[in-house]
Amino acid sequence: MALERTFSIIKPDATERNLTGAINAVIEKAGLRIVAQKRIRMTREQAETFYAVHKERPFFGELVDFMVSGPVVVQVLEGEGAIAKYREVMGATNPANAAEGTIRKLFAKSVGENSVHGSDAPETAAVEIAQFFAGNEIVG
Ligand code: RTP
Ligand code: MG
Repeated sequence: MALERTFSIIKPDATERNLTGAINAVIEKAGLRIVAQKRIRMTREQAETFYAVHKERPFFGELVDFMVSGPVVVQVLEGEGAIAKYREVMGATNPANAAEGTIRKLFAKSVGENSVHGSDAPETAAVEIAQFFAGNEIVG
């Protein structure tokens, strides 16, 4: 399996509860390396662009409001099969369906306030990383 990079967000419900370190510990224990990281306040425009794929969905407005409601930590994670591996480590979108030991099972509050984002494919990972990081901010 190839060395891959994926894009991660620690969402406002998690930063609000001071869970950045606890989530990073789960990420690192799973063998993923945090090769870029910064804490930002997302603008509404950034959040709308980031989740544009969901713009026709009924929860879109609520999702954008949530993503700009507090600080987030954006990250690039690197590892063997990092994209699929991080989706596994995150757990199901709805924490009620998430497996034991996953980030969402451990920390998520609800299907909306679910603590983390992770890219779902190589194409989206590349686009998402480029939205938030310059090449020289990623140190593998
Ligand atoms: P993400 O994109 O954030 O990594 O999450 P995901 O792939 O597991 O889920 P996705 O279907 O892409 O949904 C994106 C985010 O929208 C919010 N959501 N709310 N209220 C709802 O029914 C609902 N459904 C989705 C969640 O924050 C989800 O992570
Ligand atoms: Mg998604």
